[in-house]
Amino acid sequence: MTKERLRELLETNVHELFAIEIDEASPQELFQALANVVKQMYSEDWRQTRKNLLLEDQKQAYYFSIEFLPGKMLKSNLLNMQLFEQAEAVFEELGVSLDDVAETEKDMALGNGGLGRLASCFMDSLASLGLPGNGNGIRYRYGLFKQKFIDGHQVELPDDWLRSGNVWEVRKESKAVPIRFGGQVYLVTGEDGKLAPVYEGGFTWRAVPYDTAMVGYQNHHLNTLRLWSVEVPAEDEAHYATLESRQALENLTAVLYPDDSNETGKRTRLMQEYFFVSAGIQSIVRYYKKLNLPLAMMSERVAIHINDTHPALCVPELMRILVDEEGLAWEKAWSITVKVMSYTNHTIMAEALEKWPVRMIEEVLPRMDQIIKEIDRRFVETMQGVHPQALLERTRIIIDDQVHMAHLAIVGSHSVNGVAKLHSDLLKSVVLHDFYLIYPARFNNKTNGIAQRRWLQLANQPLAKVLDQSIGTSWRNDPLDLQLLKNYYEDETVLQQIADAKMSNKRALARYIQHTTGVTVDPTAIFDVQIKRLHAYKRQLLNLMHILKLYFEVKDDPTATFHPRVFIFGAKAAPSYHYAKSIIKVINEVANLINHDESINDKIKVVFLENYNVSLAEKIIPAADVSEQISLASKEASGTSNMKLMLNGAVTIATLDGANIEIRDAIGDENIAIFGLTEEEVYQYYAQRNYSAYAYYESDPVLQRVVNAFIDGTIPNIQVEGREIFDSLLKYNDEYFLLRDFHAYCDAQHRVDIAYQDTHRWQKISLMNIANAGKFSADETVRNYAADIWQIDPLFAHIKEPNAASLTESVPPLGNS
Ligand code: 26V
Repeated sequence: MTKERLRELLETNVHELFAIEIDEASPQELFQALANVVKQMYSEDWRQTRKNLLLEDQKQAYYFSIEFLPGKMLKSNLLNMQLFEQAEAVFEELGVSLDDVAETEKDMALGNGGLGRLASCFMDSLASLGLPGNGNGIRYRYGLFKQKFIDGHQVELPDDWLRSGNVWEVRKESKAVPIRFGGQVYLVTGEDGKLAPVYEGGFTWRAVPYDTAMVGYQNHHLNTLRLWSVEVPAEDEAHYATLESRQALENLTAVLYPDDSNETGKRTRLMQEYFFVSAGIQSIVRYYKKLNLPLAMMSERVAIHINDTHPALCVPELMRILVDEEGLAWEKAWSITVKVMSYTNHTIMAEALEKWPVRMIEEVLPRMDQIIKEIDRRFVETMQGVHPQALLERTRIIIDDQVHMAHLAIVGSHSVNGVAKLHSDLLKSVVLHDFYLIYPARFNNKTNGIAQRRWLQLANQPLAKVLDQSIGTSWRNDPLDLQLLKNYYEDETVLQQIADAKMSNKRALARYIQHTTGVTVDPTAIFDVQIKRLHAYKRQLLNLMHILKLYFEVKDDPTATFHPRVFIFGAKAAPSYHYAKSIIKVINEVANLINHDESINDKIKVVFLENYNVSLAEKIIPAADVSEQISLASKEASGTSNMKLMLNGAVTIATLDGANIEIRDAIGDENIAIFGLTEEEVYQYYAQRNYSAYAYYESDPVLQRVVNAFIDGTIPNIQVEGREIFDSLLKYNDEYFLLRDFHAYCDAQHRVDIAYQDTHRWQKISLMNIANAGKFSADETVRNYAADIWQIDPLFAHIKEPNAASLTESVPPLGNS
């Protein structure tokens, strides 16, 4: 595709869509037009991929996730279709930048954080590896709330992302399926002597799929992300004549629950879970039946992945379809189900483990209720005598009238994995230890990874160019080739070029900060970044306590010698998470205090950027010098911003938690600042119950001054918030050991400061971080899922020669201009 041809296509689209000339088009209109061109160009490949999949009859994976967080898609699609440079050139002719055009796309923010973003990174890798793997989820009418700060407080606004349409999606009316809720179910013996369910009452809504192409990286392979939206069943329009009844229905897929915690007890959430699970499974079974294979062979063609417990109803729903609709015997259906299903756990926080009252499932999903009870009964029956009764009482699915969704997912899957080595080990030894005793072979680890294309090639073009010029372009296909950068460890020119790329990214972020917050920051200061959801266990408060310590240092001695620092935060708090919101308020007030204190002489700046999301992450990460990964050891399952920041040359300050440990192992102790309690030490405190936050406070004047600052008027304009924080630390004995880790943290910060002041040393550390980040590519992670769990191969992998593309009817007209 030449630049000229792309321009022609763009013009045609501008004419057709808006009836204006191309040079009259706004960036928003140019986005619409270009996205249309892109869509037209991949539609042939998309169709062909589906056709080949059916023809080749290969096994496919279906990733069920209640969240997907792709962010913007234009640039990623352009890159993957080899249109990026041409698009840049066309816009240059038109006097706009591709960035300005791309910026007008609304983020697709159908997720809360790590879990949803991981799902999207996996979608990108599945397609880029040519693997047959599709996503299945919910098309929320409103994405994750938009965050504003008013007087330092978080305020939530709706994210009306579909208002001006979504160019990427295709509504598939003909693939709609019915979803049944409520009523009663009786089992009656049919003529064939088998028990069959008879439904009474209840209601049936319609699930309509919207498909989005997941474009592979320069390989003509496109998978599908299928998101379901609720609609009134066509034959039932009359029943939904009133506004109220229509509203009740539309509510089902209206909002993403904004808590990255569990939503136990919320009926609509339970209905959402069943809605996308049932719709997805129905559509998979329908597809499978087209293959004309016996149901017993299903696991040779279908792998279903349960991403955290929200889609755990996949287990009883597939059982329902196999037993009730396809007439299979329970045992046969069960054997198929377990072979098809696999499950990933994403958190060890006990509060986050999902449970539903049996009463609610009975009422909302009566057939699921019966099937879950039968799965539970058979589990106990089969294991009786094999394992101690007490163990079975702890592992059974229904305990104290609650359905434990993790138990359901584990019992119904052949594979259970955690998302980093430490996390997977803790699942085996602590959190899911009882299940490990029963099913040791099911447990495995799959360390998370990130989409290196989005987080380096697209987000950090200055660095990407330096890499191309030094190590060549092979890293773009194979991130492990970033290792080649180690050859330049002593190369002053390359080290300087990397530093220059960082500086230009910092300048761009400084402009953004100025523009959005009015705060002026100096790009020669250290940009110290903590970006992630606001949770007590992630310890944003520890970061703030160190900031206060530095503030007092400069106040006491204006000649303090540390290098100037800009502390940058990005974080949303769940609207109902009162404590997290208090921390936001206090950070904002500390920012106000320090940024306006002239005696600080710009040595410290604190910036809390509003509305942290994928697009903002793409601006912050390339500009970061320091990456804050300071969760209490054992609490962060993996983390993925740690990987993104490392890939962009930031130096990590970290506890030995989640994937930080593997990052340390990859880059060596000398290239990361590790501090704090280890997981063993944390568990020791739990066992001995001998932690006293007060003892630390009492014996340490520095700590006292910092902690007192929350209540002694040092920080203006906080009232209850400061007291809450103070009490959490002292009255409630500091659940996440901030006081215990405070000095170790300050010490690590000091080491970072010293390292930064030695420019050459810093540049080398930064280089080593980039060079060793290839290991954390989602391509690698997905390859492992494909080989060990899903047993899927790339499309055409079984055919070595000739080139797979030549087997398709016509070579798709993409990419090769
Ligand atoms: C929920 C809750 C709710 C109660 C309070 C504590 C807490 C902690 C975490 C969660 C989130 C559960 C699901 C989740 O988003 N997990 C994240 O998954 C990422 C991808 O695997 C992983 O990198 C993060 O470490 C993990 O927190």
